[in-house]
Amino acid sequence: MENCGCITCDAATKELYEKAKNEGIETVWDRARAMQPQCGFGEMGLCCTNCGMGPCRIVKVSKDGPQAGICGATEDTIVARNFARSVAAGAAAHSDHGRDIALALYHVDDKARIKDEEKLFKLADEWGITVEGKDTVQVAKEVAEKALGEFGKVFGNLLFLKRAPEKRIKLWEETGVASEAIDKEIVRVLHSTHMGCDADYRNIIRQAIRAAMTDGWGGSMIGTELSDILFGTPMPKKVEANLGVLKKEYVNIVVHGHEPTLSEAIVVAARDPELVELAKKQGAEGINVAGMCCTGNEIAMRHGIPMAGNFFQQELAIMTGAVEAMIVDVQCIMPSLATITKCYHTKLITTSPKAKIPGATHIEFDEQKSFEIAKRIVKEAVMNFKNRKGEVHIPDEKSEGRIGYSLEAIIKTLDRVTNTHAHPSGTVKPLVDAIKSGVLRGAVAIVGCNNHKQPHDSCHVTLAKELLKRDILVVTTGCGAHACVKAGLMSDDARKYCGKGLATVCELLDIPPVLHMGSCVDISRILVLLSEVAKYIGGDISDLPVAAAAPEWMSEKAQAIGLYAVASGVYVLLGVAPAVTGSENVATYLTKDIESVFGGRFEIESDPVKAAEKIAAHIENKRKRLGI
Ligand code: SF4
Ligand code: WCC
Ligand code: FE2
Repeated sequence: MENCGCITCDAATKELYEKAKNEGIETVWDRARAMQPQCGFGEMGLCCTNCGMGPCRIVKVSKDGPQAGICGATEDTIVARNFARSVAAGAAAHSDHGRDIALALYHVDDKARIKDEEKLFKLADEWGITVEGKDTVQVAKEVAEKALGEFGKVFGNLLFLKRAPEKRIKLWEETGVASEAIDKEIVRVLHSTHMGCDADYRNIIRQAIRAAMTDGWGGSMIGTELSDILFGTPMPKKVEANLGVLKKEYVNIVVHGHEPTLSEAIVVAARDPELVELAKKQGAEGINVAGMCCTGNEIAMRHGIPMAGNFFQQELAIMTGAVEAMIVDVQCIMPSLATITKCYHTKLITTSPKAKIPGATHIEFDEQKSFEIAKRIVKEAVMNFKNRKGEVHIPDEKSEGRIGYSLEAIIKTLDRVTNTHAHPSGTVKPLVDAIKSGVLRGAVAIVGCNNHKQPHDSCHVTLAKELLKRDILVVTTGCGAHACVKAGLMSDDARKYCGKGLATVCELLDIPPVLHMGSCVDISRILVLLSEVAKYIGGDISDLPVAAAAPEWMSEKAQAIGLYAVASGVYVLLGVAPAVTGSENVATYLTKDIESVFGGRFEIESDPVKAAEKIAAHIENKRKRLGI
């Protein structure tokens, strides 16, 4: 890709970044610049602070410097330990999110609060919970209890591992990565990477994989499934995206973070006639809720709530001067928001006991009093409307797309074709047929964050376009999904970027070429889809002409995702190198040798055009091996 030197390919972001510069307000890009050069030891994963004798760092540039830590830990040990701890932290974040959703389901006392009863009973059946003679609330309680058991049960493997193809389950058992209870695996990483414990980098990575698996096949999957049960399984719908969704005359509330329990309640509260009336009394035309990051994905997928933007747009949203409140819960919330809100009237409201920010107003969310608290929060926003200072500056930029492609929605979409050919409905057959015939070459998941090491959104979008023209279907989640919808890739018009085969598939199925599958925890939907396709062809996930890419990743959660995807047999391309380059052994293991064990591996490539070439080559290779 030609590097134009821009910080972003998103027009709204460019506009507000200029505004920030003119007003002397510091953003993520300014702080990244001030941070240069970044610490080489940290960048390579060669700094250890795991005990009080440290910090220790290994000098790679000359043999005169230390070649081992004070305890004798080698570069392999130190790099592997740091990587494993990041993975464990990522898995912890996603899993704890899953736990909160399970607790929310556990406390449901009214059937009306369960939006997908069919899914609830299906899961009860999958988990061997008898439903005869029990009412919905009782079944929900038992399903929630079973889910909560996944975190701390004393014996047995993760229940959702059984969703994988048989060959994969066997491989996990043989290689010692079939995870047990979620909390146990995460604690084990912390224990085995403690000073003076595991020093064998391969074994450290094996334990990291066990922890990563508790994310994708554990906490994340629990989060997705139970959120669908509670709030409804997403179905296709239209949505508007980018900062242009904020409305000058309205009370604007931006919900940012991750857990749908909070955002769902805010969406309901913002429609409360009493509060809408109050907003009008304050001189506003009404209340406008928009979502950011994964919270944005969750409420957009289920309710069509506009998507305000992704990770690198959170500071900019406040700079519009039009946001009455930014309501946050957990993960990916920049502490800088507290500083920036001081220059505007925006109220930053934290809601989770796990994530308080000095300078913010804290109104603790409690699932059992959700509506009451949500109303209180919305009222804070409404009453703040009159405090707007100076000019409001909302960029015009917004685009429209179709989102809401849960696994159920995809199967339903495919049924349109199956039914016309008198085939059994409810299967992935049409998808497999399209891939087998070569009309579709394969599919790629583009996921993950924004990172100043890459131009904002530009890598997501360029990579997606490069894949579409090669007849490769793209599915996406997280901040990658925001990037794609903003760039118009979820509209029918995006068919113009597709090769002939993909364009025909999109037309036939009436789908956009880039499918929004949800938030980061919803990557679990992709795991189930891959498993279904692999089972259908009687093979394994590693046989499929598919790949994953995180071209702008930054979070520890992304490292956990990458590792469980690799262990599930997927080729994972990272646009930013993780901090493992300090050990040739660890880097080679993760990017090469691990493939012979799990059939998946990491690839590092920062250029999205070259990344697409590498992914396409991988896909063609898999096709050849399948004989298609
Ligand atoms: Fe140094 Fe070893 Fe302690 Fe790490 S564990 S800080 S390498 S002495
Ligand atoms: Ni998921 Fe990455 Fe966005 Fe946060 S919201 S920034 S982890 S992709
Ligand atoms: Fe996320």
